Amino acid sequence: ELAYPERINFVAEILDKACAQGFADKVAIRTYTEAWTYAQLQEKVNRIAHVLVQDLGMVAGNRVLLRGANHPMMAACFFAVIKAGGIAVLTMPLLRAKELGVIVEKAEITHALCSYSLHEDLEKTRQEQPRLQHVMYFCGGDDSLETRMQSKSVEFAAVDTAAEDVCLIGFTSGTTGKPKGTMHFHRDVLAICDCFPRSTLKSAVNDIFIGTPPLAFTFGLGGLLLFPLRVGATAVLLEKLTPELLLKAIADFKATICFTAPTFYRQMTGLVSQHDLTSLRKTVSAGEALPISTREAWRQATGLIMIDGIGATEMLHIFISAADEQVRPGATGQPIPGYQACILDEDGNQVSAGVVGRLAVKGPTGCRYLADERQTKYVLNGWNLTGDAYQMDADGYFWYCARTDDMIISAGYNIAGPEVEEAILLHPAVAECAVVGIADEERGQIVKAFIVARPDVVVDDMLAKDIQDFVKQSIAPYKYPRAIEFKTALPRTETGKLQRFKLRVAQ
Ligand code: 3SK
Repeated sequence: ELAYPERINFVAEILDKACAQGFADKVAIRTYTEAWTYAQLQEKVNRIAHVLVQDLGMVAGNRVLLRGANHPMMAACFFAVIKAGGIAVLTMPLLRAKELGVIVEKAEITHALCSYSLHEDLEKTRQEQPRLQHVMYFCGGDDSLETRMQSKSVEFAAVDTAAEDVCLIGFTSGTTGKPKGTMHFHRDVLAICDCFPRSTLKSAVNDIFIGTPPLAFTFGLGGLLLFPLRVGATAVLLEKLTPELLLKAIADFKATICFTAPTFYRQMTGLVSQHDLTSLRKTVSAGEALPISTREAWRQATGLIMIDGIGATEMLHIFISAADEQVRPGATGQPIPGYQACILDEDGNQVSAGVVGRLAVKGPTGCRYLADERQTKYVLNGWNLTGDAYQMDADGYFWYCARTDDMIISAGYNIAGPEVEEAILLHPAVAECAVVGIADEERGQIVKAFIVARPDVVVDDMLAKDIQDFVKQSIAPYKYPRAIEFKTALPRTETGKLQRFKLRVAQ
């Protein structure tokens, strides 16, 4: 049972407490060129908080857009905004001016701290959005945040906030095309740090966390920043990682815990033998369903049993998972301690074990959409409805079937797109694939696969036919992809999630 005081500022609870409790001289955040101790991080956070209040006129409750790649200054800005009583709105680095404008308007953002490398789009947004009045750049530019920070005091007392004050607005990544703002309290941030990392990851002070998800994606924010700092461990923050560079960085930093998405693990498996990964203890996969073939290839390449997890921006982090001997390959896992999950039918009634329905979850974090009429559709009697079709087995393990909008109904058969993808991915010529339903006069819908072939593979009708036959041999033949289109890349969000809706609308 998690219990937090009624008044709490999570930055004081995590960062100031770590400094007071003996971690001041320990390295909190590392890159290839920098190593900030907890005390240095705290000092920078305090100075930035003063800039926000004194130079940018920020007051408690103001919403502050944060924009930059995974970098210690992004982390410091995030903590500073919240320590000063503001609400942080982290945005994906690749968002363009128009997309930023939607967020600025929706979240009523008045302030921004932004990496100078991303200034062009922000300046365009600013011209369109007069409410965004106070902007300062870090890591470059004139009159930068770093220059302003120099003259500021290293002391800053955290603003006294309620545990149930909003401190963070996360925007969903847009797999369905319409990002939604989700609001989270100070206590929610503490709860995610005290659930998954303790029960499933079992992270500790000597851990070194590394990975790819952007801090603007709550998977990355938790896994690469909050979880390490909550236990006095070290966070490695790196930009522009490729599978090769991540493997190199794991060896260079002797990382013990890695967070990334299934596609990245899949791409890393073939390269593992060229790197020393002996430091690695735990690898966490989330953001998308983990195909069994990827789990198995990773185990064979590294000897590590992947920790799969399902999370959601609405819930802030992972709520179903399993580790070590609890893992059942193919199942995501069980609700992590603190959370409950069940499967609901179309009318909102719980269904029995083995029946596919909509996944619902309840726990210390939960869905609070920012000014969105969809709130009542997604939260029913305290249960948060995710957009995932799952089934629960008799032992309480949850098995992913599809995103609810990825179920294909063809000639009366219910076909889960990801199951077909998994079968296709086992074909040796296939690097990546996405399966969607497309309209068909005779069958209502048919299964169509978009496939990226491995390099040096000849892409032709023979290969398509070979893949179709291959799939028919491993899953029920009615599920095989009746249409196949080869592509050089698949549309993905910045967090690596497939945007199947883009493939659907292109038909
Ligand atoms: O969206 C997700 O899949 C996710 C996974 C883990 C943690 C957080 C999130 C948002």
